[in-house]
Amino acid sequence: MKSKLTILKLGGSVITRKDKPLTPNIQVIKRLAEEISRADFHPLIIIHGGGSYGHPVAKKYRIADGFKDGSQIFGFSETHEAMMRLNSLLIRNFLEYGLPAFSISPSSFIMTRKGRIGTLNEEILKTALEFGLIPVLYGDAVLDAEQGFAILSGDQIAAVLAIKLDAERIIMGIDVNGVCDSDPKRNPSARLIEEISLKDFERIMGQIGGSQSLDVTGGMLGKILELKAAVEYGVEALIINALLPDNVYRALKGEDVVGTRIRR
Ligand code: IP8
Repeated sequence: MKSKLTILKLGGSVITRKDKPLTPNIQVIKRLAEEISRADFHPLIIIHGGGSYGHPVAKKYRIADGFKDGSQIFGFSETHEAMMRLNSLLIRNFLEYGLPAFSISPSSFIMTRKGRIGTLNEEILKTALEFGLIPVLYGDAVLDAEQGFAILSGDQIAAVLAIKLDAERIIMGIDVNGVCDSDPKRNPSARLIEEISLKDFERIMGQIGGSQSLDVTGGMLGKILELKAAVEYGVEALIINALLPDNVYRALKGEDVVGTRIRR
């Protein structure tokens, strides 16, 4: 029987101001904390993206390219620290709303190989969930068995954990209404794709461009590509606009929300 585990990914463009380095979107963070608390959903894992914390620093030091020279080492630490700062801000707000949020650094239990998750100790997460904690993870700068280090996106973590922990669904809260037939930020007449099944995947991927923002991990296309394996496994993915009040609450409760549903 499937567990009822839900993995909620909060995009960096939702919880930070992507155009201003190291700037959180406090109002949105508080609203989301309240919605998640009100939904009272367990078991739940929350993963957040880098936004204007991780991405500009990772880009500055070319962390996603792996180790090239010693000048990047400081940047690797700095990228991780920027993410920890954003994570602790979230945790503080989650606690304020009564959520038993528990920070777990991906770099402390995951190593990648050429940027893809290699070793991952899921016991920590399983035990935390058994205690009723809500693990809060994030896209991180991680050590890599081939290339020294890498940037591991929250999207990759969400998809891999969904398979390893046999999750029922992944909810991705982003800053647009879902997957559209063209970039909704550039094209106001972009149409929302409400349902995607595995057989539509290739065609739809051809329509979606990379995101315009400073993402070192691939924007919307990267997101869909990461989700594919989890969907193949049987996890349902729902991509929604987390900037719209009550969307995350409704999604957690299993109520109807405008967005893109991806199913096998
Ligand atoms: O925003 C990337 O995570 P994402 C995190 O989920 C860093 O792609 C460190 C840039």
